[in-house]
Amino acid sequence: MQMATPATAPTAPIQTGPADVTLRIATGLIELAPDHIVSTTLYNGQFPGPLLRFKQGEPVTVDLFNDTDIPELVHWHGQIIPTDVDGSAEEGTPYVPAHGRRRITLTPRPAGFRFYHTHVVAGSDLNRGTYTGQAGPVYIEPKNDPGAYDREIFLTLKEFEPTFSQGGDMAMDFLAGTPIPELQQIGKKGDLEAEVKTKGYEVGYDLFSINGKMLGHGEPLKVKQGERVLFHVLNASAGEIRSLALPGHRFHVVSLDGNPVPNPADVPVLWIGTAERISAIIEMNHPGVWVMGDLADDDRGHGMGIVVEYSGRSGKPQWVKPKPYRWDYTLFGRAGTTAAPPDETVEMLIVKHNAALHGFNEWTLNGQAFSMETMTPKLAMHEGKRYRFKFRNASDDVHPLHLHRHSFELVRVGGKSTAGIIKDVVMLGGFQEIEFDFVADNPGLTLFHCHQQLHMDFGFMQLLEYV
Ligand SMILES: [Cu+2]
Repeated sequence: MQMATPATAPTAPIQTGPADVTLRIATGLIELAPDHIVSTTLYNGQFPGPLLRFKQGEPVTVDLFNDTDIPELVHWHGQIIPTDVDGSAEEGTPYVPAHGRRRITLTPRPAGFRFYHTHVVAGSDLNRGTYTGQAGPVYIEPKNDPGAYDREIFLTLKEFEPTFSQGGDMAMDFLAGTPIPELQQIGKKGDLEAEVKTKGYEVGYDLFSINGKMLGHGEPLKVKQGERVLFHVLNASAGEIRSLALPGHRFHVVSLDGNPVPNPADVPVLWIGTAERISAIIEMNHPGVWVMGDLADDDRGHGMGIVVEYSGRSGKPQWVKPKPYRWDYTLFGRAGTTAAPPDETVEMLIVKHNAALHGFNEWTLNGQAFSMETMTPKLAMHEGKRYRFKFRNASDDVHPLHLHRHSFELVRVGGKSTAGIIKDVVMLGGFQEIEFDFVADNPGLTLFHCHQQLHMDFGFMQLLEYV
């Protein structure tokens, strides 16, 4: 490898003998429902990929086999690990060759709910990248588990059968905060000055699933009255924002992206951006047979839900539409405090250029789209410094912003200050601003991007470089 890889996290020597975990990337079939069998790329022939349970700080060896015709990358989302195993070509991680294998060793950290997924470019090919079934949950066991629940259930939310369409606006009124007129003006000005007046392609889906089954086709979740169930919910979508409600019940949110929140709080609905994770306890105190599902009738009608069945109850699963609920991250933050001051603030203006790239929208950060050819722009960072990123969204889209190999702390969301919420993906609302801080404490190239596959593939990326 030409890439010098500065490894700060303890890297164990590559072991010989059998690996702790084997992931085999191959095309396979998944039965979402008896009449909806989908062919896609999977890990170990299943969707979601196997739940991997690691122990914080204990090295694991993973064999990655690639039985497909294209080089692949397995990204360990949310982990603070070196570039040679992170799973990002932009950072220099070697590919798992087509019909080849690669053995890696990583030391899982931090504790909590993470996941793994492919990190290749899909571009206009809906059979690649996160449009496929390459995603699975990871749970890194903490040293001490508070365990105030009776059992835990992992839910992976995922759409299948993607198609391109033109137009089709995403719901965006679910996030707290109000659009900023100045950003709306910048967006409008860009639209007026653009040569292309049509809107770019968007991706829609035919089939929706939880844990690889359409609503009504998997085993119901069987619960008992009085039980406290900890749900670990992963949005493994390629770009959709998901919601989830269970009629008559509330979610007690304890962790966001696997990190305990300073202020666990009850909410009637979860809103989960692409690649976000939410861990929430539901106290089962409303007996019946219910649909736990997405608020969007069409998506739920095409499978985005799962049946929750109390013991001794039977009948048709009931859905009750919840009242509109605005998702506000700051609810879970430390009230009355502000984050530590940064050493440096970096401002980034996000602009959409409608249909500018062969019909696809192009995305720029401070006027530049990321180039995979030149791997630029690169942003210089100094180890040990605390950086504040201020993003200004001059588009109407919600962007799930993701930082590799580091966690960040939310500082300001929807016009409100907060502290203590540690994440690796956060939704930025249309024409809104967001600020988060992170400490440059894991040297090596670090990728920042929007987790919408369609956005990251068409410019919405940036590399951070330790200098
Ligand atoms: Cu985006």
